[in-house]
Amino acid sequence: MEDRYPSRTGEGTRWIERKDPVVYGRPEDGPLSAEELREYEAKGFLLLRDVFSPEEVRAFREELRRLFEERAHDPSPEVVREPESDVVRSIFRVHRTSEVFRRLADDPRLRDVARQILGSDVYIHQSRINYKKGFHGQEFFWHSDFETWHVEDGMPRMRALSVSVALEDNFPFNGPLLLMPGSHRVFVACPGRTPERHYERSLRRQEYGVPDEESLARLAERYGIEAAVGPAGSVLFFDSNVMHGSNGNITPYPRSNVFFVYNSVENRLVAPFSGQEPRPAYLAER
Ligand code: 6CS
Ligand code: FE
Repeated sequence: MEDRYPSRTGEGTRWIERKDPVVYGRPEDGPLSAEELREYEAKGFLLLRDVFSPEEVRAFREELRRLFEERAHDPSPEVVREPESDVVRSIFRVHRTSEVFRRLADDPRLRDVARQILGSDVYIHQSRINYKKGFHGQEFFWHSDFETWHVEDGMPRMRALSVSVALEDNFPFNGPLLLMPGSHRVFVACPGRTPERHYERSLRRQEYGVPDEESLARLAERYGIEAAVGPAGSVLFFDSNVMHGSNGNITPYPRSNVFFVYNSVENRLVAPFSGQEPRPAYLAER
């Protein structure tokens, strides 16, 4: 298949204009209003408050804690640790291993929005819980998720989105997600070539698939940076290609959230554009 977004081909940084729509559906398809769709289209993300009640959030948080305790010493690759310690950072594939999160992935408050934005039926490409523990949680450097999913998983087009459900209050100071509004319109081809089995390291600390500092400075200059702050129960929908990252958490307040990536059924994965073996199903369901 033709590679519309070549990256990590050894040719260095290149800016490629987005060749795919951002919003595929219409306001009539609901649940988002025309105004909400416009905001998502312009910024590449949309934050909705009070989507889940305090009781629901409490139940999700309990499930997250339970999973983190249960799997603290689990050697499975689905359990990813902090770059410099054994503290658990992420657990992948929770929509398959937890009944609570399986149901959440199916909740119309998330799935119907994904359907509307992507203009088709959707399926879960990836899920995970992140627990950015107070004092211990480290940063995620700037990246576009699509860059990785395209190169390492063979996702052909930009027709996927992430949903992040906040299970704790996200303050400006406990490492909330930082996004560059509007950056989803440009694809930044990254330098270098992907090492074999890159994902074994990249989920702890990503070194390939990150733009060079000059591009990041230019992007920040052009688009600015916004922090996704809001109380527990808020939901952030964000485009697969928006530039984002987050700082470490030196406060006592954890920042935990659940992520689901919905992909359009019309955007099924093909062979990875790196030419390498596809990543395992816990990172990219086929
Ligand atoms: O490699 C991945 O698929 C992922 N990595 C990051 C840093 N964000 C999104 C996704 O979970
Ligand atoms: Fe990401």
